[in-house]
Amino acid sequence: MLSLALLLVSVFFSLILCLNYSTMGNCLNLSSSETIFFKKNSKPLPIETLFQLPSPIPTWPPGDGFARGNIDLGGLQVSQISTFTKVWASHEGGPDNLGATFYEPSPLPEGFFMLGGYGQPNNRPLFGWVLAGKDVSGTALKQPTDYTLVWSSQSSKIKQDGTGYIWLPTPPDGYKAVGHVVTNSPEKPSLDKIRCVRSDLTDVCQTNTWIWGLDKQINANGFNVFDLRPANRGTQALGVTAGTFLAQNGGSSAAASSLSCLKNAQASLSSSMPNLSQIQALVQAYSPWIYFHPDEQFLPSSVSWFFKNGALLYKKGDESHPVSIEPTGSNLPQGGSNDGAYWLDLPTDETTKERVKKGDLQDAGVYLHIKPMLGGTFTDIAVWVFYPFNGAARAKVEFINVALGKIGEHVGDWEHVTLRVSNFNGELKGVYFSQHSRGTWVAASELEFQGGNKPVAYASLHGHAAYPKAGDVLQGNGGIGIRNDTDKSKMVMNTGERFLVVAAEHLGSLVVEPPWLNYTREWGPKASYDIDEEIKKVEKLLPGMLKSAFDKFVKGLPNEVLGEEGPSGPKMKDNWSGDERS
Ligand SMILES: *[C@@H]1O[C@H](CO)[C@@H](O)[C@H](O)[C@H]1NC(C)=O
Ligand SMILES: *[C@@H]1O[C@H](CO)[C@@H](O)[C@H](O)[C@H]1NC(C)=O
Ligand SMILES: *[C@@H]1O[C@H](CO)[C@@H](O)[C@H](O)[C@H]1NC(C)=O
Ligand SMILES: *[C@@H]1O[C@H](CO)[C@@H](O)[C@H](O)[C@H]1NC(C)=O
Ligand SMILES: *[C@@H]1O[C@H](CO)[C@@H](O)[C@H](O)[C@H]1NC(C)=O
Ligand SMILES: CC(=O)N[C@H]1CO[C@H](CO)[C@@H](O)[C@@H]1O
Repeated sequence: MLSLALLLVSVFFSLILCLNYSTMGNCLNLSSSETIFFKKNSKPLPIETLFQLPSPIPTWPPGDGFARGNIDLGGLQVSQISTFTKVWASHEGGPDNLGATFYEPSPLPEGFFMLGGYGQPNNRPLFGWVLAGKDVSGTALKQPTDYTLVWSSQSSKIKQDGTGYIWLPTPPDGYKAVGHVVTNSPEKPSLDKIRCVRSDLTDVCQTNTWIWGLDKQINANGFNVFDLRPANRGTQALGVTAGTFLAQNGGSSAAASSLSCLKNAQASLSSSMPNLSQIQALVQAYSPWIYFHPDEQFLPSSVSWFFKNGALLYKKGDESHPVSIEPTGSNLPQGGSNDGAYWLDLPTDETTKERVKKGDLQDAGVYLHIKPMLGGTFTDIAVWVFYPFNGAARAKVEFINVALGKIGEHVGDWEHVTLRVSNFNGELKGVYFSQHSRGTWVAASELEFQGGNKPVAYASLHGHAAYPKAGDVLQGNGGIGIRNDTDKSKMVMNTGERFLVVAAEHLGSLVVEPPWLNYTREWGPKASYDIDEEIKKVEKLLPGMLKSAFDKFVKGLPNEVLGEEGPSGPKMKDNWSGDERS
């Protein structure tokens, strides 16, 4: 309690706000944050740099339709253009209040037409693409009949380069507009500037991330620009992202339907997917490094190591006769729903149990699921990692770190990151970091790379949630949250060294799913501790005024953190056949 009092005092007398007085690592250093702010104004905008992957994209082994430059969506050939001519830029508003820049794709390959312009916030290096289209059926594309002005910057007092005008093409009957035209003069663009797409080659779109607005935050009643993605996404969904943006003036619902996404109307979504030799090459090029925290005690293992080292299968009603599991999981029940009839658990012998909980990094590998995404224009490579044990959660209450007793502990923890690769050229465009029931997409331009084009991922201490950066992340608000600490250590997994493709539905019988993948019940038992008891233990250590806030916070944690439910396998999680949740 003495050190606690010391902490309270230090907060009142120092400008350096510390979460843990003995390590300066958790301090908010006000003088250094001012320095960062000062430097920002003199630096060129991030978007003035063109991002490229650290190493050239390798030459892919021969295959069928993968990395051919163009994809035929069924009478409409599309090409992914990432070279641009700048049209107009704002210098304020939008993400980080740094403005946004708008471009036209240029140059276009012979016979291709613009379907819409590209826009990006200025707060990151230029890294994007839009699709351009070539009519190979004679009726796939048509010129618009007119344009309407959606918005112009003429009357805005924002810092900008010239004046910007954003136009919506008026499509002819039976056609849809896929993107906007941006100009820097008030005259309507020429009708030859852009093409509209035949309706049956389009799909319903929704807004995705915020590109720009007049304010620092999204103002729902103001003017905003978003990028677009198909409303229905998944391994079977046909919608294709065109890479275009939507400009919305005021309210949202009506305008959202003014632009469409594209649709892959071909018989098969797999024609532009990589074959097995190309998948191997993609893994060699982009396999992530996964770093574990220096204090991590619960490392990954292979699934067969877990089984061979004493994991047990329990059956409801027959709890006293658990059985050991074959290395491939061949004696696990297959299919069915997660009905609680079976579960896995650690070996019963205490010494073996403690050893198995720690995993075996040397033996651990990753399990890959290869899936077509966005109408077969991308390959998602989900990289799954198995941990025999997930350690207790740790929370921060105001400036105090607290271990949450047994809360959060569970047996059998499945985590993943997902690589998203363009099927036009095999370039890595982004990585999804799964943080339990949600996660975030990070553009390749924002990733940390190590050894060529291999992205770095950090597994948080005990909870193993995946993050793109080292540091402490706090989930929660009002000063109370779950800590997800990440850092580099000697414990690192080079996932390209030991991987197994466990599922690639588009390759049919070439990839045989291991029996453990088809085990749909839980990989660990339900929590065996009393949450109220654990909360009481922690509250004894907290000052009175924080007790009730802490109680409320813990009770609001998702089931997965509270450990009330056993954890499920990759096929049962969000999202095996769908898009990642973001
Ligand atoms: C705070 O930042 C200043 C300026 O960057 C630096 O000189 C100082 O060492 C920092 N203090 C701590 C405790 O990190
Ligand atoms: C991939 O496709 C190419 C060209 O069709 C073929 O030569 C190669 O054997 C294929 N690789 C695999 C593993 O199927
Ligand atoms: C998974 O198990 C179910 C139920 O036994 C079965 O119908 C299905 O074919 C299995 N899938 C695979 C990939 O083995
Ligand atoms: C503060 O940091 C030190 C050194 O890392 C550590 O030993 C101590 O447990 C930490 N205190 C709290 C309350 O987390
Ligand atoms: C998972 O993907 C499927 C198919 O796209 C979708 O229907 C479902 O809503 C998704 N689930 C979550 C939680 O995002
Ligand atoms: C912001 C974030 O990802 N927070 C995660 C921290 O860890 C808990 C439990 O491990 C997750 O539930 C949160 O999503």
